[in-house]
Amino acid sequence: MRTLRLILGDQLSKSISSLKNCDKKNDIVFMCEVMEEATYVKHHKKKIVFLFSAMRHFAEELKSNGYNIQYTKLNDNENAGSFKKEIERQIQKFNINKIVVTHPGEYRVLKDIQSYSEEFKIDVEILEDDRFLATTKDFNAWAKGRKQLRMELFYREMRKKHNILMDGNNPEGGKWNYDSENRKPPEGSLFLPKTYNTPVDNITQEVIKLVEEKFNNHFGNIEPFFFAVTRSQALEALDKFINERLCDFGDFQDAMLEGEPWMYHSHLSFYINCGLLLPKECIQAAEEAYKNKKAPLNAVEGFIRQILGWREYVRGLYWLKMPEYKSLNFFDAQKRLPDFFWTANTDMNCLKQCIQETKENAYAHHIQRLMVIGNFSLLTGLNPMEVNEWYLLVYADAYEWVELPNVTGMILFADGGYLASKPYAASGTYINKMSNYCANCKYSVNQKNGEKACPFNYLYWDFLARNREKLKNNHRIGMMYKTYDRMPEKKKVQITKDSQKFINSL
Ligand code: FAD
Ligand code: DLZ
Ligand code: SF4
Repeated sequence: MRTLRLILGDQLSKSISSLKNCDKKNDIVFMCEVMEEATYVKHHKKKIVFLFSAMRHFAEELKSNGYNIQYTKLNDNENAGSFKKEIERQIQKFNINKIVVTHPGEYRVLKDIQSYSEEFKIDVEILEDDRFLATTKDFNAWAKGRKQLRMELFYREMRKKHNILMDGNNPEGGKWNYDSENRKPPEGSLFLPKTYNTPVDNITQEVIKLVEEKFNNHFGNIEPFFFAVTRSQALEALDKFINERLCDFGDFQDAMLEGEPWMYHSHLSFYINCGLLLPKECIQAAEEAYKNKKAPLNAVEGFIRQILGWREYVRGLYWLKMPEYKSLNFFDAQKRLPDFFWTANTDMNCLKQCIQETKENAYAHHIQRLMVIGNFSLLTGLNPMEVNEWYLLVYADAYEWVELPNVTGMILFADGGYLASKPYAASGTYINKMSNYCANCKYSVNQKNGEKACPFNYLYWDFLARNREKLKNNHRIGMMYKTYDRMPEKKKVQITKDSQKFINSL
Protein backbone atom coordinates (compact mmCIF):
# COMPACT_ATOMS: atom_id res chain seq x y z
CA MET A 1 0.00 0.00 0.00
CA ARG A 2 1.43 3.36 -1.02
CA THR A 3 0.68 7.07 -1.07
CA LEU A 4 0.44 8.98 -4.36
CA ARG A 5 1.38 12.64 -4.21
CA LEU A 6 -0.29 14.42 -7.10
CA ILE A 7 1.40 17.57 -8.44
CA LEU A 8 -0.69 19.64 -10.86
CA GLY A 9 0.73 21.79 -13.63
CA ASP A 10 0.44 24.98 -11.59
CA GLN A 11 2.03 23.47 -8.48
CA LEU A 12 5.66 23.50 -9.57
CA SER A 13 7.15 24.56 -6.22
CA LYS A 14 9.49 22.37 -4.23
CA SER A 15 7.97 23.79 -1.05
CA ILE A 16 4.44 22.76 -2.12
CA SER A 17 2.44 21.35 0.81
CA SER A 18 1.79 18.01 -0.94
CA LEU A 19 5.52 17.21 -0.82
CA LYS A 20 5.90 17.89 2.89
CA ASN A 21 6.62 14.72 4.89
CA CYS A 22 7.04 12.77 1.66
CA ASP A 23 8.55 9.32 2.15
CA LYS A 24 10.98 9.46 -0.77
CA LYS A 25 11.51 5.69 -0.77
CA ASN A 26 7.86 4.62 -0.88
CA ASP A 27 5.63 7.47 -2.01
CA ILE A 28 4.94 8.04 -5.68
CA VAL A 29 5.09 11.65 -6.86
CA PHE A 30 2.82 11.81 -9.87
CA MET A 31 2.51 14.37 -12.68
CA CYS A 32 0.67 14.05 -15.98
CA GLU A 33 0.11 15.95 -19.20
CA VAL A 34 -3.50 15.27 -20.16
CA MET A 35 -5.63 16.16 -23.15
CA GLU A 36 -8.57 17.17 -20.97
CA GLU A 37 -6.60 19.98 -19.30
CA ALA A 38 -5.11 21.24 -22.55
CA THR A 39 -8.46 21.34 -24.33
CA TYR A 40 -11.28 22.07 -21.82
CA VAL A 41 -10.61 25.50 -23.22
CA LYS A 42 -8.31 25.58 -26.23
CA HIS A 43 -5.29 27.16 -24.54
CA HIS A 44 -2.84 29.35 -26.48
CA LYS A 45 -0.12 27.17 -28.00
CA LYS A 46 2.62 29.12 -26.22
CA LYS A 47 0.88 28.56 -22.88
CA ILE A 48 0.82 24.78 -23.40
CA VAL A 49 4.49 24.75 -24.45
CA PHE A 50 5.39 26.80 -21.40
CA LEU A 51 3.49 24.66 -18.93
CA PHE A 52 4.46 21.24 -20.31
CA SER A 53 8.11 22.28 -20.53
CA ALA A 54 8.07 23.73 -17.00
CA MET A 55 6.38 20.52 -15.74
CA ARG A 56 9.00 18.31 -17.41
CA HIS A 57 11.86 20.39 -16.03
CA PHE A 58 10.30 20.34 -12.56
CA ALA A 59 9.92 16.55 -12.69
CA GLU A 60 13.61 16.22 -13.64
CA GLU A 61 14.55 18.40 -10.71
CA LEU A 62 12.48 16.36 -8.26
CA LYS A 63 14.00 13.17 -9.65
CA SER A 64 17.50 14.46 -9.06
CA ASN A 65 16.42 15.34 -5.52
CA GLY A 66 15.62 11.67 -4.88
CA TYR A 67 11.84 11.67 -5.33
CA ASN A 68 10.17 8.66 -6.89
CA ILE A 69 8.63 10.42 -9.90
CA GLN A 70 6.03 8.99 -12.25
CA TYR A 71 5.45 11.33 -15.19
CA THR A 72 2.96 10.72 -18.00
CA LYS A 73 3.74 12.62 -21.20
CA LEU A 74 0.89 13.64 -23.48
CA ASN A 75 1.99 11.28 -26.23
CA ASP A 76 2.71 8.24 -24.02
CA ASN A 77 0.77 5.29 -25.41
CA GLU A 78 -0.95 4.48 -22.13
CA ASN A 79 -1.97 8.12 -21.40
CA ALA A 80 -5.59 7.86 -20.29
CA GLY A 81 -6.42 11.49 -21.18
CA SER A 82 -7.74 13.03 -17.93
CA PHE A 83 -6.66 13.50 -14.32
CA LYS A 84 -9.27 11.03 -13.13
CA LYS A 85 -8.42 8.28 -15.58
CA GLU A 86 -4.69 8.77 -15.07
CA ILE A 87 -5.11 8.57 -11.29
CA GLU A 88 -7.16 5.39 -11.66
CA ARG A 89 -4.38 3.89 -13.77
CA GLN A 90 -1.73 4.74 -11.16
CA ILE A 91 -3.89 3.37 -8.31
CA GLN A 92 -4.00 0.01 -10.04
CA LYS A 93 -0.37 0.05 -11.15
CA PHE A 94 1.11 0.91 -7.74
CA ASN A 95 -1.51 -0.38 -5.33
CA ILE A 96 -2.21 3.15 -4.04
CA ASN A 97 -4.37 3.58 -0.93
CA LYS A 98 -4.00 7.31 -0.34
CA ILE A 99 -3.76 10.44 -2.46
CA VAL A 100 -2.20 13.64 -1.15
CA VAL A 101 -2.67 16.82 -3.17
CA THR A 102 -2.43 20.55 -2.60
CA HIS A 103 -5.72 22.42 -3.04
CA PRO A 104 -6.12 22.98 -6.80
CA GLY A 105 -6.57 26.43 -8.30
CA GLU A 106 -9.84 25.72 -10.05
CA TYR A 107 -13.25 24.76 -8.69
CA ARG A 108 -13.74 22.32 -11.57
CA VAL A 109 -10.57 20.41 -10.60
CA LEU A 110 -11.40 20.52 -6.88
CA LYS A 111 -14.78 18.85 -7.52
CA ASP A 112 -13.08 16.23 -9.67
CA ILE A 113 -10.49 15.42 -7.01
CA GLN A 114 -13.11 15.37 -4.25
CA SER A 115 -14.93 12.62 -6.15
CA TYR A 116 -11.93 10.24 -6.07
CA SER A 117 -12.41 8.98 -2.52
CA GLU A 118 -15.93 7.74 -3.27
CA GLU A 119 -15.13 6.53 -6.74
CA PHE A 120 -11.86 4.74 -6.02
CA LYS A 121 -12.55 3.93 -2.35
CA ILE A 122 -9.32 5.52 -1.17
CA ASP A 123 -8.28 8.22 1.24
CA VAL A 124 -7.87 11.66 -0.39
CA GLU A 125 -6.11 14.40 1.58
CA ILE A 126 -6.40 17.94 0.16
CA LEU A 127 -3.88 20.29 1.78
CA GLU A 128 -3.85 24.08 2.05
CA ASP A 129 -2.04 25.90 -0.77
CA ASP A 130 0.25 27.82 1.57
CA ARG A 131 2.03 29.61 -1.25
CA PHE A 132 -0.74 32.21 -0.91
CA LEU A 133 -0.32 34.68 1.92
CA ALA A 134 -3.99 34.56 2.95
CA THR A 135 -5.81 31.27 3.44
CA THR A 136 -9.35 31.00 2.09
CA LYS A 137 -10.44 30.78 5.74
CA ASP A 138 -8.68 34.09 6.53
CA PHE A 139 -10.33 35.73 3.54
CA ASN A 140 -13.80 34.43 4.40
CA ALA A 141 -13.41 35.73 7.94
CA TRP A 142 -12.40 39.16 6.61
CA ALA A 143 -15.30 39.20 4.13
CA LYS A 144 -17.93 38.09 6.63
CA GLY A 145 -20.61 40.68 7.24
CA ARG A 146 -19.31 43.10 4.58
CA LYS A 147 -21.87 44.09 1.94
CA GLN A 148 -19.18 45.03 -0.54
CA LEU A 149 -15.62 43.88 -0.63
CA ARG A 150 -12.92 46.40 -1.37
CA MET A 151 -9.39 45.40 -2.26
CA GLU A 152 -7.83 48.48 -0.63
CA LEU A 153 -9.10 47.56 2.84
CA PHE A 154 -8.05 43.94 2.48
CA TYR A 155 -4.62 45.07 1.26
CA ARG A 156 -4.05 47.27 4.30
CA GLU A 157 -4.84 44.35 6.58
CA MET A 158 -2.35 42.21 4.65
CA ARG A 159 0.36 44.88 4.92
CA LYS A 160 -0.10 44.99 8.68
CA LYS A 161 -0.42 41.25 9.16
CA HIS A 162 2.70 40.42 7.17
CA ASN A 163 4.60 43.54 8.23
CA ILE A 164 5.35 44.60 4.65
CA LEU A 165 6.33 48.21 3.87
CA MET A 166 5.43 49.22 7.41
CA ASP A 167 6.99 51.86 9.63
CA GLY A 168 5.85 50.58 13.01
CA ASN A 169 2.07 50.69 12.89
CA ASN A 170 2.01 53.12 9.97
CA PRO A 171 2.48 52.60 6.27
CA GLU A 172 5.97 53.35 4.95
CA GLY A 173 6.13 56.97 3.78
CA GLY A 174 2.81 57.85 5.47
CA LYS A 175 0.42 56.65 2.75
CA TRP A 176 -0.99 53.20 1.99
CA ASN A 177 -1.30 53.80 -1.73
CA TYR A 178 0.76 55.88 -4.16
CA ASP A 179 -1.39 55.31 -7.24
CA SER A 180 -1.92 59.03 -7.81
CA GLU A 181 1.79 59.20 -8.74
CA ASN A 182 1.51 56.19 -11.04
CA ARG A 183 -0.48 57.44 -14.00
CA LYS A 184 2.09 59.07 -16.22
CA PRO A 185 1.39 58.96 -19.94
CA PRO A 186 4.09 57.31 -22.04
CA GLU A 187 6.99 59.37 -23.33
CA GLY A 188 8.35 58.76 -26.81
CA SER A 189 11.90 58.77 -25.45
CA LEU A 190 11.49 55.97 -22.92
CA PHE A 191 14.33 53.50 -22.66
CA LEU A 192 12.64 50.11 -22.40
CA PRO A 193 14.79 47.20 -21.26
CA LYS A 194 14.15 43.87 -23.00
CA THR A 195 12.05 41.23 -21.27
CA TYR A 196 13.67 38.03 -19.99
CA ASN A 197 14.74 35.79 -22.83
CA THR A 198 16.36 32.37 -22.64
CA PRO A 199 17.41 29.95 -25.40
CA VAL A 200 15.20 26.93 -26.07
CA ASP A 201 16.71 23.68 -24.73
CA ASN A 202 16.05 20.08 -25.82
CA ILE A 203 13.13 19.54 -23.47
CA THR A 204 11.33 22.66 -24.71
CA GLN A 205 12.18 21.77 -28.31
CA GLU A 206 10.51 18.38 -27.89
CA VAL A 207 7.42 20.01 -26.37
CA ILE A 208 7.24 22.56 -29.19
CA LYS A 209 7.11 19.70 -31.70
CA LEU A 210 4.41 17.96 -29.69
CA VAL A 211 2.26 21.09 -29.40
CA GLU A 212 2.64 21.90 -33.11
CA GLU A 213 1.44 18.39 -33.89
CA LYS A 214 -1.42 18.04 -31.41
CA PHE A 215 -2.73 21.58 -30.96
CA ASN A 216 -2.24 23.10 -34.35
CA ASN A 217 -5.76 24.52 -34.40
CA HIS A 218 -5.31 26.39 -31.09
CA PHE A 219 -4.88 30.18 -30.98
CA GLY A 220 -1.49 31.86 -30.90
CA ASN A 221 2.13 31.70 -31.99
CA ILE A 222 4.65 29.39 -30.38
CA GLU A 223 7.76 31.07 -31.67
CA PRO A 224 9.74 32.95 -30.71
CA PHE A 225 9.67 31.09 -27.37
CA PHE A 226 11.64 32.85 -24.65
CA PHE A 227 9.91 32.15 -21.31
CA ALA A 228 11.76 30.80 -18.31
CA VAL A 229 10.90 27.13 -17.74
CA THR A 230 12.95 26.31 -14.64
CA ARG A 231 13.11 27.70 -11.14
CA SER A 232 16.61 29.11 -11.66
CA GLN A 233 15.60 30.84 -14.90
CA ALA A 234 12.49 32.28 -13.21
CA LEU A 235 14.74 33.64 -10.44
CA GLU A 236 16.88 35.31 -13.13
CA ALA A 237 13.71 36.87 -14.59
CA LEU A 238 12.81 38.21 -11.13
CA ASP A 239 16.30 39.61 -10.72
CA LYS A 240 16.16 41.26 -14.11
CA PHE A 241 12.86 42.94 -13.26
CA ILE A 242 14.08 44.20 -9.90
CA ASN A 243 17.30 45.60 -11.36
CA GLU A 244 16.10 46.94 -14.70
CA ARG A 245 12.40 47.82 -14.58
CA LEU A 246 11.04 48.11 -11.05
CA CYS A 247 12.27 51.70 -10.65
CA ASP A 248 9.97 52.85 -13.50
CA PHE A 249 7.15 50.34 -12.85
CA GLY A 250 5.06 52.85 -10.93
CA ASP A 251 5.39 55.90 -13.16
CA PHE A 252 4.44 54.09 -16.36
CA GLN A 253 2.17 51.35 -14.97
CA ASP A 254 -0.82 52.48 -17.05
CA ALA A 255 1.08 53.51 -20.19
CA MET A 256 0.84 51.75 -23.57
CA LEU A 257 3.09 52.17 -26.61
CA GLU A 258 2.68 50.65 -30.03
CA GLY A 259 5.24 47.87 -30.59
CA GLU A 260 6.16 47.75 -26.87
CA PRO A 261 4.18 44.93 -25.25
CA TRP A 262 6.32 44.68 -22.12
CA MET A 263 6.76 48.29 -20.92
CA TYR A 264 7.99 48.38 -17.28
CA HIS A 265 5.82 45.49 -16.09
CA SER A 266 7.39 42.47 -14.43
CA HIS A 267 6.18 39.64 -16.71
CA LEU A 268 6.34 37.39 -13.68
CA SER A 269 2.70 36.26 -13.52
CA PHE A 270 3.43 33.11 -15.60
CA TYR A 271 6.06 32.04 -13.11
CA ILE A 272 4.22 33.01 -9.93
CA ASN A 273 1.00 31.31 -11.02
CA CYS A 274 2.60 28.00 -11.95
CA GLY A 275 4.78 27.94 -8.84
CA LEU A 276 8.26 28.59 -10.23
CA LEU A 277 8.32 31.77 -8.14
CA LEU A 278 6.68 32.30 -4.79
CA PRO A 279 4.63 35.48 -4.33
CA LYS A 280 6.32 36.17 -1.01
CA GLU A 281 9.82 36.14 -2.47
CA CYS A 282 8.75 38.61 -5.20
CA ILE A 283 7.31 40.94 -2.56
CA GLN A 284 10.44 40.63 -0.43
CA ALA A 285 12.74 41.30 -3.40
CA ALA A 286 10.83 44.51 -4.16
CA GLU A 287 10.85 45.64 -0.53
CA GLU A 288 14.57 44.94 -0.37
CA ALA A 289 15.12 47.09 -3.49
CA TYR A 290 13.30 49.95 -1.76
CA LYS A 291 15.40 49.58 1.39
CA ASN A 292 18.58 49.56 -0.71
CA LYS A 293 17.40 52.69 -2.55
CA LYS A 294 17.29 50.88 -5.89
CA ALA A 295 13.64 51.80 -6.51
CA PRO A 296 11.29 54.55 -5.29
CA LEU A 297 8.37 53.98 -2.95
CA ASN A 298 5.62 54.66 -5.54
CA ALA A 299 7.01 51.85 -7.74
CA VAL A 300 7.63 49.38 -4.93
CA GLU A 301 4.30 49.97 -3.19
CA GLY A 302 2.49 49.72 -6.54
CA PHE A 303 4.15 46.42 -7.39
CA ILE A 304 3.62 44.95 -3.93
CA ARG A 305 -0.05 46.00 -3.98
CA GLN A 306 -0.61 43.97 -7.15
CA ILE A 307 0.69 40.80 -5.53
CA LEU A 308 -0.15 41.17 -1.85
CA GLY A 309 -3.39 43.02 -2.59
CA TRP A 310 -5.02 42.21 -5.91
CA ARG A 311 -3.67 38.70 -6.40
CA GLU A 312 -4.67 37.52 -2.93
CA TYR A 313 -7.96 39.41 -3.06
CA VAL A 314 -9.19 37.90 -6.35
CA ARG A 315 -8.23 34.44 -5.17
CA GLY A 316 -10.17 34.89 -1.91
CA LEU A 317 -13.16 36.21 -3.80
CA TYR A 318 -13.08 33.31 -6.28
CA TRP A 319 -13.32 30.65 -3.57
CA LEU A 320 -15.86 32.66 -1.59
CA LYS A 321 -18.21 33.04 -4.53
CA MET A 322 -17.81 29.88 -6.59
CA PRO A 323 -19.65 28.24 -8.25
CA GLU A 324 -22.32 30.98 -8.58
CA TYR A 325 -19.77 33.59 -9.65
CA LYS A 326 -19.22 31.88 -12.98
CA SER A 327 -22.77 32.42 -14.23
CA LEU A 328 -23.24 36.08 -13.21
CA ASN A 329 -24.40 38.48 -15.92
CA PHE A 330 -25.57 41.71 -14.24
CA PHE A 331 -26.19 43.58 -17.53
CA ASP A 332 -27.64 40.52 -19.28
CA ALA A 333 -25.00 40.99 -21.97
CA GLN A 334 -25.51 38.55 -24.83
CA LYS A 335 -23.38 39.69 -27.75
CA ARG A 336 -21.07 37.06 -29.23
CA LEU A 337 -17.31 37.63 -29.47
CA PRO A 338 -16.33 39.29 -32.76
CA ASP A 339 -14.01 37.37 -35.07
CA PHE A 340 -11.21 39.88 -34.66
CA PHE A 341 -10.63 38.64 -31.10
CA TRP A 342 -8.96 35.70 -32.89
CA THR A 343 -7.43 37.44 -35.89
CA ALA A 344 -6.64 41.00 -34.67
CA ASN A 345 -8.13 42.09 -37.96
CA THR A 346 -9.86 45.33 -36.97
CA ASP A 347 -9.54 49.00 -37.89
CA MET A 348 -9.50 49.97 -34.21
CA ASN A 349 -5.76 50.29 -33.77
CA CYS A 350 -5.70 49.93 -29.97
CA LEU A 351 -7.53 46.59 -30.17
CA LYS A 352 -5.48 45.47 -33.15
CA GLN A 353 -2.21 46.07 -31.26
CA CYS A 354 -3.34 44.46 -28.00
CA ILE A 355 -4.85 41.37 -29.65
CA GLN A 356 -1.90 40.92 -32.01
CA GLU A 357 0.51 41.08 -29.05
CA THR A 358 -1.66 38.61 -27.14
CA LYS A 359 -1.44 36.26 -30.11
CA GLU A 360 2.34 36.61 -30.32
CA ASN A 361 3.24 36.51 -26.63
CA ALA A 362 0.32 34.94 -24.71
CA TYR A 363 0.72 38.17 -22.70
CA ALA A 364 -0.75 41.64 -22.56
CA HIS A 365 -0.18 43.96 -19.65
CA HIS A 366 -2.87 44.97 -17.21
CA ILE A 367 -4.06 48.18 -18.85
CA GLN A 368 -4.28 46.53 -22.26
CA ARG A 369 -6.40 43.74 -20.73
CA LEU A 370 -8.50 46.19 -18.69
CA MET A 371 -8.88 49.46 -20.58
CA VAL A 372 -8.65 48.32 -24.19
CA ILE A 373 -9.95 44.76 -24.64
CA GLY A 374 -11.93 44.79 -21.39
CA ASN A 375 -13.43 48.23 -21.95
CA PHE A 376 -14.51 47.18 -25.44
CA SER A 377 -16.11 43.97 -24.10
CA LEU A 378 -18.03 45.92 -21.47
CA LEU A 379 -19.23 48.72 -23.73
CA THR A 380 -20.38 46.44 -26.56
CA GLY A 381 -22.16 44.02 -24.20
CA LEU A 382 -20.19 40.87 -24.95
CA ASN A 383 -21.44 37.74 -23.25
CA PRO A 384 -19.48 37.08 -20.01
CA MET A 385 -19.19 33.32 -20.66
CA GLU A 386 -17.50 33.94 -23.99
CA VAL A 387 -15.28 36.74 -22.69
CA ASN A 388 -14.19 34.58 -19.76
CA GLU A 389 -13.34 31.68 -22.02
CA TRP A 390 -11.27 33.95 -24.26
CA TYR A 391 -9.25 35.44 -21.38
CA LEU A 392 -8.75 32.00 -19.84
CA LEU A 393 -7.26 30.52 -22.96
CA VAL A 394 -5.21 33.36 -24.47
CA TYR A 395 -2.93 34.30 -21.55
CA ALA A 396 -0.08 32.12 -20.31
CA ASP A 397 -0.78 33.22 -16.72
CA ALA A 398 -4.51 32.40 -16.83
CA TYR A 399 -6.12 29.96 -14.40
CA GLU A 400 -9.73 30.34 -13.49
CA TRP A 401 -9.14 31.50 -9.89
CA VAL A 402 -7.41 34.65 -11.16
CA GLU A 403 -8.98 35.10 -14.59
CA LEU A 404 -12.66 34.88 -13.58
CA PRO A 405 -12.77 37.65 -10.93
CA ASN A 406 -10.74 39.93 -13.20
CA VAL A 407 -13.13 39.39 -16.11
CA THR A 408 -16.52 38.95 -14.46
CA GLY A 409 -15.81 41.39 -11.63
CA MET A 410 -13.28 43.89 -12.89
CA ILE A 411 -13.93 44.40 -16.59
CA LEU A 412 -17.55 43.34 -17.10
CA PHE A 413 -19.04 44.39 -13.75
CA ALA A 414 -21.11 41.24 -14.26
CA ASP A 415 -21.19 40.70 -10.48
CA GLY A 416 -23.06 43.98 -10.04
CA GLY A 417 -20.26 45.62 -8.07
CA TYR A 418 -19.04 43.02 -5.64
CA LEU A 419 -15.39 43.32 -6.72
CA ALA A 420 -15.27 46.85 -8.15
CA SER A 421 -17.09 49.96 -6.98
CA LYS A 422 -17.89 51.06 -10.54
CA PRO A 423 -17.55 49.74 -14.08
CA TYR A 424 -14.17 50.51 -15.68
CA ALA A 425 -15.84 52.21 -18.66
CA ALA A 426 -13.98 54.86 -20.65
CA SER A 427 -14.17 56.76 -23.92
CA GLY A 428 -11.32 57.02 -26.45
CA THR A 429 -9.91 60.00 -24.53
CA TYR A 430 -8.46 57.70 -21.87
CA ILE A 431 -6.75 55.45 -24.43
CA ASN A 432 -5.42 58.48 -26.27
CA LYS A 433 -4.00 59.92 -23.06
CA MET A 434 -2.29 56.72 -21.98
CA SER A 435 -1.03 55.47 -25.36
CA ASN A 436 0.10 56.45 -28.83
CA TYR A 437 -2.34 54.03 -30.51
CA CYS A 438 -4.70 56.72 -31.78
CA ALA A 439 -2.05 58.33 -33.98
CA ASN A 440 -2.14 55.30 -36.32
CA CYS A 441 -5.87 54.63 -36.21
CA LYS A 442 -8.39 54.83 -39.01
CA TYR A 443 -10.79 56.42 -36.54
CA SER A 444 -10.43 59.87 -35.09
CA VAL A 445 -10.34 60.02 -31.31
CA ASN A 446 -11.40 63.68 -31.41
CA GLN A 447 -14.65 62.98 -33.26
CA LYS A 448 -17.58 62.03 -31.11
CA ASN A 449 -20.08 60.80 -33.69
CA GLY A 450 -20.28 59.61 -37.26
CA GLU A 451 -18.38 57.20 -39.52
CA LYS A 452 -14.92 58.47 -38.61
CA ALA A 453 -15.50 58.87 -34.87
CA CYS A 454 -13.64 56.65 -32.41
CA PRO A 455 -16.24 53.97 -31.52
CA PHE A 456 -15.33 54.15 -27.81
CA ASN A 457 -16.63 57.75 -27.78
CA TYR A 458 -20.26 56.97 -28.57
CA LEU A 459 -20.22 53.42 -27.12
CA TYR A 460 -19.34 54.88 -23.70
CA TRP A 461 -22.49 57.04 -23.56
CA ASP A 462 -24.66 54.37 -25.11
CA PHE A 463 -23.51 51.87 -22.47
CA LEU A 464 -24.50 54.30 -19.71
CA ALA A 465 -27.84 55.07 -21.35
CA ARG A 466 -28.66 51.39 -21.96
CA ASN A 467 -27.90 50.43 -18.38
CA ARG A 468 -29.29 53.47 -16.61
CA GLU A 469 -31.68 51.59 -14.35
CA LYS A 470 -28.86 49.39 -13.08
CA LEU A 471 -26.27 52.14 -12.64
CA LYS A 472 -28.10 55.34 -11.77
CA ASN A 473 -27.73 54.81 -8.03
CA ASN A 474 -24.01 54.08 -8.20
CA HIS A 475 -22.57 57.20 -6.62
CA ARG A 476 -19.26 56.90 -8.51
CA ILE A 477 -20.88 56.86 -11.93
CA GLY A 478 -24.26 58.48 -11.24
CA MET A 479 -22.87 61.97 -11.92
CA MET A 480 -22.14 61.00 -15.54
CA TYR A 481 -25.90 60.82 -16.08
CA LYS A 482 -26.11 64.51 -15.28
CA THR A 483 -23.71 65.19 -18.16
CA TYR A 484 -25.67 62.85 -20.43
CA ASP A 485 -28.97 64.50 -19.52
CA ARG A 486 -27.58 67.91 -20.47
CA MET A 487 -26.83 66.73 -24.03
CA PRO A 488 -29.21 67.91 -26.78
CA GLU A 489 -31.76 65.29 -27.81
CA LYS A 490 -30.29 65.19 -31.32
CA LYS A 491 -26.90 64.19 -29.94
CA LYS A 492 -28.42 61.42 -27.82
CA VAL A 493 -30.22 60.03 -30.87
CA GLN A 494 -26.95 60.11 -32.80
CA ILE A 495 -25.14 58.24 -30.01
CA THR A 496 -27.75 55.47 -30.07
CA LYS A 497 -27.73 55.31 -33.85
CA ASP A 498 -23.93 55.14 -34.15
CA SER A 499 -23.71 52.55 -31.38
CA GLN A 500 -26.40 50.28 -32.81
CA LYS A 501 -24.83 50.43 -36.23
CA PHE A 502 -21.40 49.64 -34.82
CA ILE A 503 -22.56 46.81 -32.54
CA ASN A 504 -24.62 45.24 -35.31
CA SER A 505 -21.59 45.31 -37.58
CA LEU A 506 -19.49 43.19 -35.20
P1 FAD B 1 2.70 43.30 -13.26
O1 FAD B 1 1.99 44.48 -13.77
O2 FAD B 1 4.17 43.34 -13.25
O3 FAD B 1 2.15 43.03 -11.78
C1 FAD B 1 2.88 42.25 -10.84
C2 FAD B 1 2.11 41.02 -10.42
O4 FAD B 1 0.95 41.39 -9.70
C3 FAD B 1 1.62 40.14 -11.55
O5 FAD B 1 2.63 39.27 -12.00
C4 FAD B 1 0.47 39.40 -10.88
O6 FAD B 1 0.93 38.29 -10.16
C5 FAD B 1 -0.06 40.41 -9.87
N1 FAD B 1 -1.27 41.08 -10.36
C6 FAD B 1 -1.35 42.30 -10.91
N2 FAD B 1 -2.64 42.64 -11.14
C7 FAD B 1 -3.38 41.58 -10.74
C8 FAD B 1 -4.77 41.32 -10.74
N3 FAD B 1 -5.67 42.21 -11.19
N4 FAD B 1 -5.18 40.13 -10.31
C9 FAD B 1 -4.29 39.21 -9.85
N5 FAD B 1 -2.97 39.41 -9.83
C10 FAD B 1 -2.52 40.59 -10.26
N6 FAD B 1 -3.55 37.93 -14.00
C11 FAD B 1 -3.18 36.65 -13.98
O7 FAD B 1 -2.19 36.31 -13.32
N7 FAD B 1 -3.87 35.71 -14.66
C12 FAD B 1 -4.97 36.03 -15.40
O8 FAD B 1 -5.59 35.17 -15.99
C13 FAD B 1 -5.36 37.39 -15.45
N8 FAD B 1 -6.43 37.78 -16.18
C14 FAD B 1 -6.78 39.09 -16.22
C15 FAD B 1 -7.89 39.46 -16.97
C16 FAD B 1 -8.29 40.78 -17.02
C17 FAD B 1 -9.50 41.17 -17.78
C18 FAD B 1 -7.57 41.75 -16.30
C19 FAD B 1 -8.00 43.17 -16.33
C20 FAD B 1 -6.47 41.39 -15.56
C21 FAD B 1 -6.07 40.07 -15.50
N9 FAD B 1 -4.95 39.66 -14.75
C22 FAD B 1 -4.61 38.34 -14.72
C23 FAD B 1 -4.24 40.63 -13.91
C24 FAD B 1 -3.04 41.31 -14.58
O9 FAD B 1 -3.43 41.89 -15.79
C25 FAD B 1 -1.89 40.34 -14.80
O10 FAD B 1 -1.57 39.71 -13.59
C26 FAD B 1 -0.65 41.06 -15.29
O11 FAD B 1 -0.94 41.73 -16.49
C27 FAD B 1 0.47 40.09 -15.48
O12 FAD B 1 1.59 40.73 -16.01
P2 FAD B 1 2.85 41.11 -15.14
O13 FAD B 1 3.37 39.88 -14.48
O14 FAD B 1 3.76 41.85 -16.03
O15 FAD B 1 2.19 42.01 -14.05
C1 DLZ C 1 -3.38 24.63 -17.85
C2 DLZ C 1 -2.93 23.19 -17.81
C3 DLZ C 1 -2.72 22.51 -19.00
C4 DLZ C 1 -2.83 23.16 -20.33
N1 DLZ C 1 -2.34 21.22 -18.99
C5 DLZ C 1 -2.14 20.59 -17.82
C6 DLZ C 1 -1.76 19.22 -17.77
O1 DLZ C 1 -1.66 18.55 -18.78
N2 DLZ C 1 -1.52 18.68 -16.57
C7 DLZ C 1 -1.64 19.36 -15.42
O2 DLZ C 1 -1.37 18.82 -14.35
N3 DLZ C 1 -2.06 20.64 -15.43
C8 DLZ C 1 -2.29 21.26 -16.60
N4 DLZ C 1 -2.72 22.55 -16.61
C9 DLZ C 1 -2.95 23.22 -15.34
C10 DLZ C 1 -4.24 22.74 -14.72
O3 DLZ C 1 -5.31 23.06 -15.59
C11 DLZ C 1 -4.38 23.41 -13.37
O4 DLZ C 1 -3.69 22.68 -12.43
C12 DLZ C 1 -5.78 23.57 -12.98
O5 DLZ C 1 -6.30 24.56 -13.81
C13 DLZ C 1 -5.98 23.92 -11.53
O6 DLZ C 1 -5.52 25.21 -11.27
FE1 SF4 D 1 -8.67 53.02 -30.21
FE2 SF4 D 1 -10.35 55.01 -30.74
FE3 SF4 D 1 -7.77 55.52 -30.44
FE4 SF4 D 1 -8.63 54.18 -32.59
S1 SF4 D 1 -9.10 56.29 -32.04
S2 SF4 D 1 -6.85 53.69 -31.33
S3 SF4 D 1 -10.30 53.01 -31.71
S4 SF4 D 1 -9.13 54.74 -28.89
